[in-house]
Amino acid sequence: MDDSPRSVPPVSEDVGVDPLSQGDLEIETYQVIRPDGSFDSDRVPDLDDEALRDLYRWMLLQRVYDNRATKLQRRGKLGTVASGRGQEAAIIGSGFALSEDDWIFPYGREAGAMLMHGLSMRDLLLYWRGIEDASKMEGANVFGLAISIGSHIPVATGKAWGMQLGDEDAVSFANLGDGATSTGAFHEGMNFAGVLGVPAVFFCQNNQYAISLPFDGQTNSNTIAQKALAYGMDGIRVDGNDVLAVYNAVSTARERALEGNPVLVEAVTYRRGAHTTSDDPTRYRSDDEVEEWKDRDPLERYRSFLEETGRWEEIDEDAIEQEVEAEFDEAVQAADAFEERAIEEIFAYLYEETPPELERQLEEFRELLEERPDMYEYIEQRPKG
Ligand SMILES: Cc1ncc(C[n+]2csc(CCOP(=O)(O)OP(=O)(O)O)c2C)c(N)n1
Ligand SMILES: [Mg+2]
Repeated sequence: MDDSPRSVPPVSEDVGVDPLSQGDLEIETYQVIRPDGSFDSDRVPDLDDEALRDLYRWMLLQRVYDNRATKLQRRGKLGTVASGRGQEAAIIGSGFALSEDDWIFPYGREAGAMLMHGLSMRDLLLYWRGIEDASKMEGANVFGLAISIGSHIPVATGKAWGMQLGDEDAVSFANLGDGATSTGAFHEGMNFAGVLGVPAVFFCQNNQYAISLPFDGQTNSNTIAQKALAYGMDGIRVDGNDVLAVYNAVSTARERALEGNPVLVEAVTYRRGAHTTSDDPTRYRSDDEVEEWKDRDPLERYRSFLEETGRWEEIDEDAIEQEVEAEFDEAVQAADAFEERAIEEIFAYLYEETPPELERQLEEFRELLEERPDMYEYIEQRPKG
C-alpha cells in the first residue's frame, strides 16, 4: 500500500451531501400582544375578566416585591436579591398556567410564581437570609432553588418520571435561564425527559445574559427552542414580554407534557436590572440596549391590552401597590420575628452525623466565642445569606 502523504481532493457538490443547518429551521416567536399594544384577538386566552386582571396584579406584585427586596438588601437585611425586573410577563404568565398540583423547580427570579403557588413571602425572605428552614418550602409544591445553575433540570425530570409512574395528573415545571442550557445537567435532564416521555415542561427565560456573558457568547444556537428537537421533544419560542403569549405557550406545553410529550419553552426576554445585588451591569452592556428593552416593558404592554378591551378601569394601581407594600411589611416583620439561629447550625445539615473533624472545629469555635463574646455579636449582626 502506498503510505506517502495523500492530499485531500475538494468535494464535488455533485455527490449530494447537504448538511442540515440551523438556518434551515424556521422558528416563529409566538405573540399575542404586539409591542405597539395591538393584539391578535383570536389568540386571547379563554380567561374571565377577573383572571385577565389578576395577571396584571401579579406582575405588579413581582415588580413591587423586587423593588422592596432590593432596598431591604441594601440595608443589610437580605443576603442577596436576584430581581425579575423586565421578566414579569415570563414569570407570571408561566406561573399562572400551572395547577397547584404541579411541581415548580425554581432558579431564583420567579418570586411571583412561587408566591402564586402557595409559598409564603416570609419564607421567601428567610430563604434570602440564608435560613435553612426556609429551604423546606413548606406548604407549596416548590422545590429548593437551583442556586447551582442547571442542577435542578435532571431532578425535575426525575420528579416528572415519578409522577408518570404514579399516574398523577400534574407536571414538573423547571424554570431556568439561558445560561443553564450550557450545563451538562441540562443535556442529561432533557435527554432523559425525551427518552422517557415524562410530564415535564422546561421553561427557559432567555434574558440575554448569564451574568456578564451575552447569549451568543455561550451558545452558537440561534435559539434555545431548537435545542428541543435534538432530544426528540417539542419546542416553543415565545415573546417573553407578552404575558398572554407566555400563558398560552405554557398552557399548551403543559397539556402536551401530560400526554407524554415533554416540552422546552424559550421565553425571549431581558433582564433589566443587575444580575443580583452584587453585580454592576454597566460594566458589560450599554445604556442604549437597556433603553431599547425598557420600551418593551411587559406591564405597559399588557396595560394597553387591558385598556383597549375595557378592562383597565377597574384596576386601581395605587391600591394594588399599597396592598403589596403592606404584605411585604408584614412578611419582613414575620421574618424578623423568626427565632435566632444557633451558631451550631453552621456545622449542621451537611452530614447526618457530624464527623469528628467538624466536631473539633465546632468546639474550637465555641471556645473562641467564650473568650471573645464580641465576636458572637459580630456573627449575629451580619446580613444573613
Ligand atoms: C454550576 C454553576 N456555575 C456557575 C454559577 C455562577 N452563576 C450564578 S448565576 C449564573 C448565570 C446564570 O445565567 P442564566 O442561567 O442565564 O440565568 P439568569 O441569571 O440570567 O436568569 C452563574 C454562571 C452557579 N451558580 N452554578
Ligand atoms: Mg440569563
